[in-house]
Amino acid sequence: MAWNDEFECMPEEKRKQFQLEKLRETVAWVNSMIPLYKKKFKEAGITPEDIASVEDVAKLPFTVKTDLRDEYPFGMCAVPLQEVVRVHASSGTTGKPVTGPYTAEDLEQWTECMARNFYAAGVRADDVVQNAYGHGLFTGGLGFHQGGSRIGCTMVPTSAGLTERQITLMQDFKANVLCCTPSYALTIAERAEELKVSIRDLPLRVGIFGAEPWTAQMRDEIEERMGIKAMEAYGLTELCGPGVAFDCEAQDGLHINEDHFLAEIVDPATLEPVPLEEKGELVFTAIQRRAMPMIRYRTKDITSLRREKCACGRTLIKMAKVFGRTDDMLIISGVNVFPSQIESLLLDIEEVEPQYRLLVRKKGYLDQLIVEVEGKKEIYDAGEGRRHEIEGKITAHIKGNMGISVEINLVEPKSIARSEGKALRVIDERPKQLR
Ligand code: DLL
Repeated sequence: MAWNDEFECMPEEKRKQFQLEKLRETVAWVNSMIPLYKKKFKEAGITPEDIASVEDVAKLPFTVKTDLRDEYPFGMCAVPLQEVVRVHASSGTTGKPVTGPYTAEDLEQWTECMARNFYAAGVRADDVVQNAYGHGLFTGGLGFHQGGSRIGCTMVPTSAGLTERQITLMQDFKANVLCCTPSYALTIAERAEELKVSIRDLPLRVGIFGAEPWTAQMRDEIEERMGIKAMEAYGLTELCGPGVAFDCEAQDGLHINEDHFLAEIVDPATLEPVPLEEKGELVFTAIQRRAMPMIRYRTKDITSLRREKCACGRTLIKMAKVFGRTDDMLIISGVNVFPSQIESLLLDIEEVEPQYRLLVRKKGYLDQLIVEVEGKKEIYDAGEGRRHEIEGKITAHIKGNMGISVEINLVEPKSIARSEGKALRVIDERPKQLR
């Protein structure tokens, strides 16, 4: 049924016992090996012996990205470097990158988590997998490579970029599975259309997409354009990379590998726990890692958790599709706005392409949101009158649903830069001190 029935379908009570044992081990381990945690535990007045239940995780202090940056590169590493067999890193658009060291055992566990992801997406040993995630310091390429290899698939490590070659190889090698970011999947779909290659008629059956926010509407769009099932992967460098949570055939929330990662949702303002099914910031404790275990890491990702009997038989808790990141939230005329809300409304409009950018500017004291979206070719070419009509339609749709006024700019098809990895969708032009 699952890749690892024992752990993926384990009864909740039994899993809790397992989690408690691993949590206690981890807390004792980081307390003895990492000075920052020792200091934080001391300040919070907590000792490893205070952890008597899984819920006691809430007594532990949080870890944030700046902790990792301050400890760059290996201050958060709990083993001597001789035991580290791999280091990944996140690109870190601002400041220093975050490093992710792994012991051989950590790599093994990561591979297991990724094999679960592939298997749940319906991928099996006889599949040919085109892996178009960037291979290198980014965790996507190698993480997917390991998971697919574990299942026994034929892995094709194309890495990201050289889109025409991706399409040729996809045809020549008869790939059944494509792994990349959702925005790159769209780029590939579009280039194939330009080259008059029908991806729908190729053997491609499944995509495993992740590493950036994307709405359910975007998923439907990719499924339709490529004629595939678009499945999902979620994860972050700080915890291993992809393999933290994954889609099953129900495509209705991502199962979290709870035997490895304890999930909580907190209110990002008060840091108080938020009940199941309510939105807040996702916090993880990695309870099986050796080189870089994480205690209550604040991901900045906004989502909710849900416990339910899933049709797939897995008992692993589910997280909803990521709604956005706390640091991507915009405040427009006093309303909190996440780019995903705009994306889903834009995709309701049939006259536009799923290619957009959000520009944030200051107009006097107010923040102004300008949405640039590509019109479909026939709409754009039909002239200014038609373009204004569609701009008006989108403005009204957004106002009607979110109550905010945004400026819509219908731009020429193919004028917005295409993504090969994580798409850059929000361009904040406000002076840094006014954001
Ligand atoms: O993006 C790991 C990954 C690679 C995940 C390949 C999935 C597939 P980072 O570069 O450290 O790691 O970025 C982590 O990306 O905190 C989220 O904000 C975002 N993210 C990752 N997966 C998803 C997803 C990799 N499925 C950050 N949906 C995370 C929405 C995602 N956001």
